[in-house]
Amino acid sequence: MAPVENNQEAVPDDAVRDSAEVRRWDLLRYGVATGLGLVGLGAINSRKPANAVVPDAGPVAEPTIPGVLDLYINEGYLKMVDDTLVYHRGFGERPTEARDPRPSLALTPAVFNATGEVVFSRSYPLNAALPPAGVPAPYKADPVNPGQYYIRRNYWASYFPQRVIIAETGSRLRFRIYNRLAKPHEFVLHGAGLDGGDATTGPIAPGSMAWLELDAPAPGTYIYSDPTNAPVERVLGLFGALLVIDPAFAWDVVPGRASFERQWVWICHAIDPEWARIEAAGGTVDPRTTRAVPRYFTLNGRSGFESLGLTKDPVLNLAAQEETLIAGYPRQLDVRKFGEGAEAGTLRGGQLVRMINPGLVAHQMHFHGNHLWTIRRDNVNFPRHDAFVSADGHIVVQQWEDVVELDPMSHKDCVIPLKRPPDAIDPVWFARTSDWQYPMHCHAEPSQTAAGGMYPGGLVAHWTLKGPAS
Ligand SMILES: [Cu+2]
Repeated sequence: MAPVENNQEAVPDDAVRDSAEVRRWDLLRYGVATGLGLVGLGAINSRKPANAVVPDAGPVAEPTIPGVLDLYINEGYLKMVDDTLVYHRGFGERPTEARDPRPSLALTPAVFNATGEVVFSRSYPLNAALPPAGVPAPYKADPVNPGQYYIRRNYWASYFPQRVIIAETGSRLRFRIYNRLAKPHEFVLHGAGLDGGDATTGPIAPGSMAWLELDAPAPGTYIYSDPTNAPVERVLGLFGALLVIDPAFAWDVVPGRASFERQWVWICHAIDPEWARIEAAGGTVDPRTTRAVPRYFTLNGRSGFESLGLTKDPVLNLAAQEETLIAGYPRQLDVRKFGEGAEAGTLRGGQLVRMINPGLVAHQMHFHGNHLWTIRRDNVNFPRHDAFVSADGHIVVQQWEDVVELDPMSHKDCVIPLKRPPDAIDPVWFARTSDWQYPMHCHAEPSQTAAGGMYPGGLVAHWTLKGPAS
């Protein structure tokens, strides 16, 4: 793994201008650290990249600045699970035009680390071992529980889907947001500002750039979105998630509590092609008169057989396995004990699932096999005892959940135990020779479809209890 993206290959400015070899992508990712990094902020605006146009390469990214993450508000068309092209907007990592066959509408995961760098990496912690195909290998057999395993504590990295930004505790978040579209847009980190308020650029005029700087908020999960004409711009694709992680507790849900083997981020979304069509034609959707009718439902940007990693594209399948399809070796545990140590170097924890819903459908995430232990909602720790009902009618207490409710603009942290399912009787459990896979589907049934009917082409996944290790 090379978590720091090749800072050594920084390209001097003149070379950038002259070289047809260096594409805008390289500019954005590599053109930073030593060469361009010497430029002060004040000089940036004079460094117009107009001469750096590479034939057929489209618009060119601004020269990057160390420690600053650039986001480009772009538009383009994305292929849905039924091959329909639907107009989208998004916070991209490079400037692209609407007709680009591969528009940049989402960010490759990026990390603001505590030493002031921006590191593009699909995995975190940056120096941790990568789980093969996303699956942490066991530490060793559990001698007391045949067919089960001890797992490694504080060892495996996790893979993250597109749109995820990670900030280490103590880091300074510095963004430049470029609005490349014809209407005003805004970048808001919900709840990440002072005293739990929003951190926002304010409206960004068409063709303009805005800065946003803030200290990393408390460890937790934060949605970012464009709240303009809510929920329209968000539904069109202007959303993502920020995770704040204390590197000293990188395997704890909350510092000092609830250790996990690895974590998963599940970002749910719903797409309305009619809203997209109106906006693509230059109109503005009025969500009160043109009611939302979502027809595509995604989990980490994929639906149906693509979300399940069952395509003919091995690259796409692997990405789904690494980012979405929860898997692990069985371990004997009581997940409510929050990662008890079985012996030195081992852990009997589960895996953390951060479910995040920037969409507009209330999801009901249903796991077969094992129940999940829900511990937090919207960065509020659930108590272990003394349950109560919140003002919005939700039961607030740590609990086993068969179906995890996930409201729009809400997020929940749950632990999936990866243990022997309670209905697996001995003759079945000890006859195991292969992986056991269990469905995860949403009980808001329309979300299981695509294009108004194709079933199960929507928000689906599965999770795997690995078979006996060889
Ligand atoms: Cu079910």
